[in-house]
Amino acid sequence: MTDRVVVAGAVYDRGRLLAARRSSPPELAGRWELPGGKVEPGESGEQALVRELREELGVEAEPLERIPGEWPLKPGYVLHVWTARLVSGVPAPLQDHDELRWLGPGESGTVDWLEQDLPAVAEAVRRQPGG
Ligand code: DCM
Repeated sequence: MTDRVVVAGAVYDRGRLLAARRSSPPELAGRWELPGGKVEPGESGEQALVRELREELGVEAEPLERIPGEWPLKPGYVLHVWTARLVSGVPAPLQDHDELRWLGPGESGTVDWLEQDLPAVAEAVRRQPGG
C-alpha cells in the first residue's frame, strides 16, 4: 500500500519562517508544525499546499521548491515539504491552529515542534533566507 502524502509549507517572508501551533486533534494540540495537510486524489503536492494554506491561514502562497526527502508521520502517512513564499494576505489561524509565529534566523528552537516535523524543520531552517 502506498503511503498517503501530507504536504507542508516552509513559508518564508522577509527572512522569517512561519510556524503554526495545532489546536487539534488532542494528541497534537499545543505542538508546532509547518502548516499543510493531506493531498487529495487528483491533486499535485503543490496544488494541495496552495489549497491548504488558503484554507488554514487565509493566504495565497507560491510553492518554490520541494525539499528533498520524505518523513514518516503516523502509520500510513508521509510528509513532503515545499518551500513557499507569501504572495498575498496576512496569515491567520482560521482552522486547525490557534497561534502563528514568524521565526527569525536562530529562533527555530523557540517553539515546541511536533517530533515528526523536526527533520523537515531542520532542512527548512537551512534554506531560510538570511538564516
Ligand atoms: N501533520 C504533521 N506535520 C505537519 C502537517 C501535518 O504531522 N507539518 C499531520 C497531522 C495529521 C495529518 O498530518 O495527523 C494531516 O494533517 P491535517 O490534519 O492538517 O490535514
